[in-house]
Amino acid sequence: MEQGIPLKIDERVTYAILGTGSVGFLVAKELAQRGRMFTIIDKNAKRVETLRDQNFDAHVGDITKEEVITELLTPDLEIVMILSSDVEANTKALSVIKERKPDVFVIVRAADPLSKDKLEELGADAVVYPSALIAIATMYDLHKAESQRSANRLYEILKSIKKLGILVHDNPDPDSIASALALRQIAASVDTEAAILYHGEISRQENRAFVNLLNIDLVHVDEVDPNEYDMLALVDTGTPGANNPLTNLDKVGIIIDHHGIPEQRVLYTDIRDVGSTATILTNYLDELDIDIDKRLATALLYGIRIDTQDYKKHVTPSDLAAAMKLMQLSDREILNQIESPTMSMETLDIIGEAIHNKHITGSYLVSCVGFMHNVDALAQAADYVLNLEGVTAVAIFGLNEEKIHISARSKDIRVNIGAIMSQAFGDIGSAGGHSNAAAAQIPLGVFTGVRDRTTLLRLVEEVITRRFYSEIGVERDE
Ligand SMILES: [Mn+2]
Repeated sequence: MEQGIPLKIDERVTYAILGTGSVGFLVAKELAQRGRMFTIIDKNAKRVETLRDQNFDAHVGDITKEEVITELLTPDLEIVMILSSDVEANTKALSVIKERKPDVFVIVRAADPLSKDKLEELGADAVVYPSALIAIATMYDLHKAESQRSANRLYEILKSIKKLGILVHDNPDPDSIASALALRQIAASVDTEAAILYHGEISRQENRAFVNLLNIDLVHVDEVDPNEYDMLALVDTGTPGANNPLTNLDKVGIIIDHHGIPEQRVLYTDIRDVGSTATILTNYLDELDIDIDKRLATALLYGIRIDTQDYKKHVTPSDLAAAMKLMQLSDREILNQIESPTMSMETLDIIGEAIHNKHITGSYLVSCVGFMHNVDALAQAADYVLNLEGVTAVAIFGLNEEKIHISARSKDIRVNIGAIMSQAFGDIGSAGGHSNAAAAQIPLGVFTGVRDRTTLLRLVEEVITRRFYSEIGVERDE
């Protein structure tokens, strides 16, 4: 041993840092702050002395020497961090440790991707190298800067207008409504008045419970004149006519969505690849330092949960970070109440009709539920029949006085149901959606001249079924 400080490792030590320098020193400081017990070995006696002065358990030793490693490998040792800037020394130390005690977890500092590969071959459990870490940190800061800049830009735009109309997608779901509520809150912070506009119906039980329990005021687009707004914002929808009643983007100055790529951009377009629009809005509120009250937090959290199917699908780290923040601010009692609504008789009837009238070809199910009022019950029926054994894609449809409504689902990854729906029905109505869930509405005007309801129903059933099957690529079984 060198320089009088004997290398005698405490038997209870479970962590060790080999080679300090600036990196090892920072790690040691972090570990100490977390109350971990660890030992440090470095060949530089002066450095060891400084470390000991700061109450670290440091020892002088050359980590390339077998006897030093032997002394280090006490039975309790679990994790070794080899952090010297000398990659050759690190490599030597790693191979001795892995030879003597393969189950010790070893983190090694490399110089570049090449030495990383070599260290991994020698059994390193984790390899770090400075350039990769700097790149990650830079991307993190870049992301943060982008997010800050877009929030600020949105803020400036809202400040420049007096009255904003926030349009959610047709038959709005919790994600779109919660996002609209958040955008209205941001508008309010600059004294801009905003109304949440919707088209279609809010008929799904949970969605109605969501709006009622959180006391969210929405206005049907038919009840307002779009000209009374200085600007329209689209949330959770971005393309005119696809799941919204717009025919163009003329009045639209803001699009915030998490689906796909925008076909057209407007003054402010923010489309991110995350699990929900509520996640994006939560980021804005965060960046702009705007208070999130209990109601808004509950709404946003529920929106994220529904769109990510309880954090199981399409979920990104941003969604989880937003959810974690909202969790502390939300109202659990209300969340429970939203989630356990009772099923209405009509929904039950429609599910019954969907099962009774089903046609199955291969694994594709089509069913007409006849005349109905509750459009959202269709979506519930589609969800329900998709669970039937052997069924991988479904289209459930029904009629009201003006339109044919179709709700479709797919759990077959080869069947992009959104694309199928727009190809099958886009030419005679509005259609679109995601790869696993989609909808279409076709005006009954297409069938003018048909007077009695029975004939109309038969005709509609024939046309919809044929178009759907032919687009999905099967001949209908008669
Ligand atoms: Mn959404």
